[in-house]
Amino acid sequence: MSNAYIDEFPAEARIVRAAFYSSFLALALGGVFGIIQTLHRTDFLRFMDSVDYYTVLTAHGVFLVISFTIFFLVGIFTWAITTSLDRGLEDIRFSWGWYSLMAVGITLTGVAILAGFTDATDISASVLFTFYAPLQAHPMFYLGLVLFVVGTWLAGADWFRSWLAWKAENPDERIPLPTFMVLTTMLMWYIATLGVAVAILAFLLPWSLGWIDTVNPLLTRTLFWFFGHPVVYFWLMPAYMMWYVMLPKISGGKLFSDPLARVVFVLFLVLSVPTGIHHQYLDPGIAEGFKFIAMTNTMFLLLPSLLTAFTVVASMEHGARQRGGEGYLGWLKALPWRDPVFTGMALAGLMFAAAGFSGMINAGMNINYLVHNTFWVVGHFHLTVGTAVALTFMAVTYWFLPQVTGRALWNRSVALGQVVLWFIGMTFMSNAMHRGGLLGIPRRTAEPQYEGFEFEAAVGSVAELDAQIALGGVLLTLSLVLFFANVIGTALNGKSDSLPANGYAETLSGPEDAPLVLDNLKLWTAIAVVLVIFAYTFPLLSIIERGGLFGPEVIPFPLTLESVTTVGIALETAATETVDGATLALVGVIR
Ligand code: HAS
Ligand code: CU
Repeated sequence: MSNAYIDEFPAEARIVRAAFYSSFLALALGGVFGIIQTLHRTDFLRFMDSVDYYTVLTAHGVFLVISFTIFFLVGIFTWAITTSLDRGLEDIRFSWGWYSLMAVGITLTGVAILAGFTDATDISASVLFTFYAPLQAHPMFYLGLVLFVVGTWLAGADWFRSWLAWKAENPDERIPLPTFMVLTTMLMWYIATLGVAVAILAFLLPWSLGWIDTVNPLLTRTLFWFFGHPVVYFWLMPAYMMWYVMLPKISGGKLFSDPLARVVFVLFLVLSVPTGIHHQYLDPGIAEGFKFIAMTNTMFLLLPSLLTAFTVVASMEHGARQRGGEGYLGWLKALPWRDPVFTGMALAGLMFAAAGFSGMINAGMNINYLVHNTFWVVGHFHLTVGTAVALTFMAVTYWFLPQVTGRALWNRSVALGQVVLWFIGMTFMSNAMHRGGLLGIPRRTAEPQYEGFEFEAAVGSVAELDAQIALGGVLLTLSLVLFFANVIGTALNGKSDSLPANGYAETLSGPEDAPLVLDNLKLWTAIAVVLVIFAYTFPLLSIIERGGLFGPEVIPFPLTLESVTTVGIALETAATETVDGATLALVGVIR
């Protein structure tokens, strides 16, 4: 008798499955837009007109970083809560409620974006996934996002409810580690999404509906980044959860330290939000001192990832030694490299080590001047969300699919090839993007050139970088095709009665070694809120004082080919040395 997840929790397995399939649909769409845009930008194959570039870029960004990641993580969080508390969700209709809200929301947002391709309606939302003013979308885009985010809030409420019910029955027990990780992540998410909720509900949506004429772009932008930085940990923390609770076991060993894992998640809760201004180092209108505080907090925020690198690698080493591995580095050979779940996660981790370094460079106020608004940043986030997170999610899918469908995985060798191909493709693509960025190639442009300035002359060979990016993009697309072959092949497989058991890693040092205070969620939430108040009150007040709550007169920005160069400047103002009056007005520092 197998005890796969679907056998223990059939109703919950349906929710997890629905979340996964929604996430894969978004991945497929996002992937298609990805390859169109890579080949366009690198000038290899042009399927679209440059006029549509921002619509493609918005679709690529929103489908991948909002729908793919978040649908997937609500799936694994549901699994983590039910499995670690060993109880079903309290009311499955409520759970279908939040899932439906998320699905309806993202459909509205997606339709608003895709409508931009046709002139049949006047609906469009080519505002990129960083959808701050002066770019303006159709109200449907914002409304969809609101529903989607409210859906995630209710999902969190669902999981908290399970935990409270469990706690009433087990008053003296420590919070199981996976549940602890879900709850801390959600607390962080509640604080973070306040920023985007205010930005949309108070400003962007009324502005788009025509209820108010103007907004203060710097204000909405700051509120966006209040959410826009911590959202990256909303993607990362579920991936980390899998590195902590699954990777050690698959490596053949145990998790090195449960207490250290708790410390990591507490640090993320406390420090993720008061750092958002590190995306605005080049924004005129925010005083240097506030930027310095954000930088300091960001540097502290490296700590949970460095602790993770230590704990997870130590756990892998423990596993490898259990399997007979020896020597300083020789143990690496004893790891289960033929297992796609392991190899995918390990390669995701390796890439994240590199991503951490590019993140540290981004985070330095002075070095940021060199890389901001260049292709470097695009390289950075394809390593982080595009590999550390996406590759982990794809790798664990190979473990989850049999658990939630009751069917054996279609093909393990294809799965192994898929994760390796992703790693190779991303190595080509993001390395070239980082190098291109250092040479000054801008991001967010269909035609990566400034008028009157030829990169070829300055750089030597843009062609070589372009070739690597295009090659990387093609390999990534092939990798996605293999991924979907496995998802579909598995769904079509017959039911299996010999599924691996559900469960996760044991620990070398368990929760009993963790100080009780670590489980005091109220305390950590209170500290997180205080830090946010410290980091944001004065910058926000000064932005409002100088630019007005609803800002100066700003004309909504139409995205046309003619405005392409200006948009680059408008979005990232001071990336150029000359900040002219018009640009300043756009970021709202002129009254
Ligand atoms: Fe970032 C821009 C700073 C992490 C995503 N980031 C972005 C953007 C995105 C993004 C999407 O300070 C662009 C937004 C836009 O469109 O404008 N980022 C950081 C820092 C970190 C960081 C300091 N970013 C992430 C993560 C993301 C993400 C995670 C998504 C999931 N980022 C910035 C800054 C900018 C920025 C500035 C603005 C740039 C600009 O000018 O516009 C840190 O959290 C990184 C810490 C990571 C480490 C690495 C630890 C290593 C580990 C690996 C262990 C190895 C294993 C494998 C397990 C210190 C944990 C072992 C394998 C064996 C075989 C042994
Ligand atoms: Cu950030």
